[in-house]
Amino acid sequence: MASMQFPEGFLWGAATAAYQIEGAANEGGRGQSIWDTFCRQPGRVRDGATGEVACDHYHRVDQDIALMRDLGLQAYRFSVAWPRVYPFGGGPLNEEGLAFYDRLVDGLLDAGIDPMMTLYHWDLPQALQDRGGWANRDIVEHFETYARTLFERFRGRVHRWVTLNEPLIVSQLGHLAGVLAPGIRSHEVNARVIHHLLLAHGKAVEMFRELDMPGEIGITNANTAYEPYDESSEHLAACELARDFDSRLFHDPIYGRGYPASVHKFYAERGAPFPIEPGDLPTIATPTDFLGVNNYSRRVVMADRRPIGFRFAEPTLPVQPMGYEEAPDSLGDFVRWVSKEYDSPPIYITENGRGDEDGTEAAMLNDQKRIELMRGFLAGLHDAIESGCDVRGYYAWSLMDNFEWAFGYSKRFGLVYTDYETLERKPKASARFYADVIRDNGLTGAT
Ligand code: BGP
Repeated sequence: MASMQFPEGFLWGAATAAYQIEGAANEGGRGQSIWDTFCRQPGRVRDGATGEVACDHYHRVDQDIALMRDLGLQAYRFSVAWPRVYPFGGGPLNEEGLAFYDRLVDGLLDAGIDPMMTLYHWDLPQALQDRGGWANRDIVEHFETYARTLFERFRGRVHRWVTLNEPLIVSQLGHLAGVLAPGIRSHEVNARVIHHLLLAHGKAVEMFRELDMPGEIGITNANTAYEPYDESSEHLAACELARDFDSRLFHDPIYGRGYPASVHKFYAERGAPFPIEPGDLPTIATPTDFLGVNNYSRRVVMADRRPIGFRFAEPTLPVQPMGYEEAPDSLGDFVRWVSKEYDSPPIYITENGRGDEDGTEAAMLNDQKRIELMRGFLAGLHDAIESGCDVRGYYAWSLMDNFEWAFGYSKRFGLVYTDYETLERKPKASARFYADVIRDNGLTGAT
């Protein structure tokens, strides 16, 4: 393989999320989140795991920043725990919670690492869930208050902001399949959740402009690269339908196209129309500065009469412990598709990586499969950039092994190994590989 240089100024980072790493769930004035509740419900999370301690990042923040510096990271994407800042969702502000993020952001800036702040990565204050959560339109106002607090506090220190992480997963897995918090299964609730997530995003972007905030704001969506089973018209149409229900659902409204007609019809037919009020769609379409792309794999799509009109073909590539295919081309393919579909928005890859099934420490540290897959992902991304896609940075998921939601601690996504007994961090082979990528601004010398 020839050397693959990324554009000058390309930003190399890693990503985490508050509930997955912070721990200190009952400290510093933090309120309860829907994940604390979900973890306490028997059978919800593998092995009854919780994020109560997680990686104990809350107490080890300085050490973790030093670790990032040692890896040569240029950027770090993290999320703020809403219940640390507003323990009851609305109501009194918890200064101690904000002070934790001051320490994190200032530490990153001192280390020359660019902070990217995600406002919402799934840990909704339980007090808001008790009032209907994302299904209740009042949440939008609470989110605005929360966003304003963070904008004003971190103005000029944080330059890259993400409103929401993967609203698709919040809705689909949290409110339809019910396998993530808050564990609801309802089309009616889900339609409301989808709309209020998008509206909260739009209101935050509007506010960012009103406050004349320096820096950039965008949203991070979850994406699968869809491929038709073959080029026949029925499978091609099924593939488009899959894209409607996944990617287009959270991209079309943001890029001013409203909801995909097929999805709109699906919910309306189930007596659960999107609760759109006058002015909502223009708010949702307030222009953003970048698109955050998360991608882990692909799916091959086939036509199917029931119930939506498509289904997924059996995997033909090796299957990862997470259950999806080892598909190195998926990242570049998705970036090409989304760039074409939405007129080449500036993109940051806000997550991409691989999860290992937990095993011996020695096996986890020698993570050759992760390296191999990352190499493939990055080669595909490089091709997409060469073909004109405007990709500005890449944040590997994840900086360190952490609480993988309903999988508990059974899956390890880190570049750095977390010993959950001692909480010691140990860089894996992939961390060294990635440090070289950063140093060389690309892939060099590999065969
Ligand atoms: C994303 C989440 C991350 C992380 C990651 C793991 O959906 O934003 O928080 O958990 O997934 O990968 P997977 O998509 O396999 O769950």
